[in-house]
Amino acid sequence: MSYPYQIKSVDQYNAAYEKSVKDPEGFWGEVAANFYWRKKWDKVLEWNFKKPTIKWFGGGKLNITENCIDRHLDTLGNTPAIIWESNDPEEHHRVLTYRDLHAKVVQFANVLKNNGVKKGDRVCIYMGMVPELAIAVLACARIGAIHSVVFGGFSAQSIADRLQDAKAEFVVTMDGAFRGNKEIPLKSVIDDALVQCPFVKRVIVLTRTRTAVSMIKGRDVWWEDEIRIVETQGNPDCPAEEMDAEDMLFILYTSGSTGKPKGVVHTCGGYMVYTNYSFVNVFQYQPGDVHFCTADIGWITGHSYIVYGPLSAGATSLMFEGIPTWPNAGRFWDIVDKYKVNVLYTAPTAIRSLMGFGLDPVKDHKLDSLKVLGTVGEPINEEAWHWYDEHIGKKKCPIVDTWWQTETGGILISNLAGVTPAKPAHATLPLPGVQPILVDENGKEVTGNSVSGNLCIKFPWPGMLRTTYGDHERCRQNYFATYDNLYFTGDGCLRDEVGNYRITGRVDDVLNVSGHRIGTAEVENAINMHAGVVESAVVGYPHDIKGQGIYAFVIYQGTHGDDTLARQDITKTVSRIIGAIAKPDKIQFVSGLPKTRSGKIMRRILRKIAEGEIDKLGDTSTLLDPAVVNEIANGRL
Ligand code: 6R9
Repeated sequence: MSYPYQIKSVDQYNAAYEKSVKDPEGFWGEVAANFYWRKKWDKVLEWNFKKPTIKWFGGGKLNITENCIDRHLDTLGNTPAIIWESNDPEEHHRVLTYRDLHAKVVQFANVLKNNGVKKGDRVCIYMGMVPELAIAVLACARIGAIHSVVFGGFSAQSIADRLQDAKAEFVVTMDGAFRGNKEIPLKSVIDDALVQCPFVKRVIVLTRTRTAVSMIKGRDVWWEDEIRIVETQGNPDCPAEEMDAEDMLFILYTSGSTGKPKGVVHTCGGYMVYTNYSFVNVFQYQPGDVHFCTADIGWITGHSYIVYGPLSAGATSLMFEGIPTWPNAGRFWDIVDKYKVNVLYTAPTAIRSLMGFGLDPVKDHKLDSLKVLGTVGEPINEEAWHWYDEHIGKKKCPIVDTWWQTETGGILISNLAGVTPAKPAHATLPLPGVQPILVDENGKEVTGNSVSGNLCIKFPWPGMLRTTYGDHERCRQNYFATYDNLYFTGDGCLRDEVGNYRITGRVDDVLNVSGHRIGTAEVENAINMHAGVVESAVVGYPHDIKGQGIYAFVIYQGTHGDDTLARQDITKTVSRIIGAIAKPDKIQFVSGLPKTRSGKIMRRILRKIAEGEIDKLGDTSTLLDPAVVNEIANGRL
């Protein structure tokens, strides 16, 4: 494959950027011409940010799996598409060539069809990091079913909410997943979720941990049995469904500042073009490179840079089932040496946690295959950046600090590895085709350099979200109503003296805990469900490893003197309602919360207390009961 749209110098970057602004349709039309379309598009772009309506490559027909698999078969048939490293380093790894992947995806696509899945149906996938997860995702795309992958750390209640919102009648899961020294009982969590979801018709269960699970007659079937049925049917093919460029490809739920998580919708054509374009440019992909993205496919990073981006480029994507610290903190480095990984793409939280183990786990490793390092998910602090640069990249590997979101589909702001300059802790410059703008509170553009503001994007790019599933108004409200004619990211941002962007974190009530997005309102709702809780308020505070920790202020009735137990009860409730990732790090019992006269909780004050900046509480005179602030500050944990 060749990538004529790969930018190889600063001059080319500048020229591409200029073209993308002056003639966006020409620019993206040229990129999109490098894919396999059953029918070419009629119009590159139609858009309106007020409604919003965004249509890329309208009238174009394609199937993303023909671009991720079929078109590589002649040239890359024997090239590894997916290399899989098991949780247990002793268990043999697996390699799926593009030909193998084709066979497996086609087979499972036929399984889905045999089980009644049709184009447009929603399929919820709740699995651990095994190749079958990628296969299930691609099999859905093959037949035009809409996948909704739910991260294996979410609770039964979270799954039920997502199944109901998406009205998904099909689930693909496994008996259990291995993660470090733990076994996660996925099927049993699904069983709990399905008590609330009688509309689910079929659950396909892959065997992995071989733990006992309940299988309900007429509803639950084994993955392996279904494959055998397909084999006896003797039909080795499953032609790809022809999709409109704007047909839905998938839904992925993510947290916002209010209410329940929303289902971000991505569509076939634009998402394909954008994930591929950003993959090839940011990581400067070269044929033969082994790309190791350490994210879970349950998050957008895994969707875009384990599955769709690398595979559409014909790359070898490494999938890892386990965690960076098991059986020891050298696991990533073992994997890098074992498979001669060229690109390592991970999160600041992982880097910080590995830093904590010192250099011993790193020192017996060569790490000389590495060419490019990447980071994503949260702002990276300079200390972690330099450690990554020095001890992993040996000062020879450019680090790409990639800023983007579930909603953006792919990387929007990042240096291009070895092409445009890196700057520690700065995402640096927008990719050509991306037009960031900073605005002040009133939506007025902040121009010039050495400034800060709220980060918005003023022009569409192919990978952007199209709607939130089942509730278009919510999409408008959330992203397009804050500032007129702009997509609002929810992030605060600085622009340095030469125009580099540095994303400083969320300006809304969304926390970023270990790179995972969690809404404060969601956590409060979960805490409030606990019987003893009267009211609660949740804020973030700086945490050495997680980036942000969760600090909960709780008014509680009757701890009966045992605060520790009451805290454990609350934590358990949050795990049950959302999942372990949302457990508060600190729970402080208080007798009241700082409220304005109109009854609004003043989070600004709680945030300062949680951050330990008690002398910077600001004006508290508008509070209903200013005395409560002192009490809370004195009781700080
Ligand atoms: C891809 C992903 C999105 C939020 C985003 C921002 C934060 C992501 C970042 C970063 C600073 C980076 N974020 N990358 N902040 N520098 N390189 O993480 O998507 O889970 O939706 O989170 O993550 O706050 O708004 P998602």
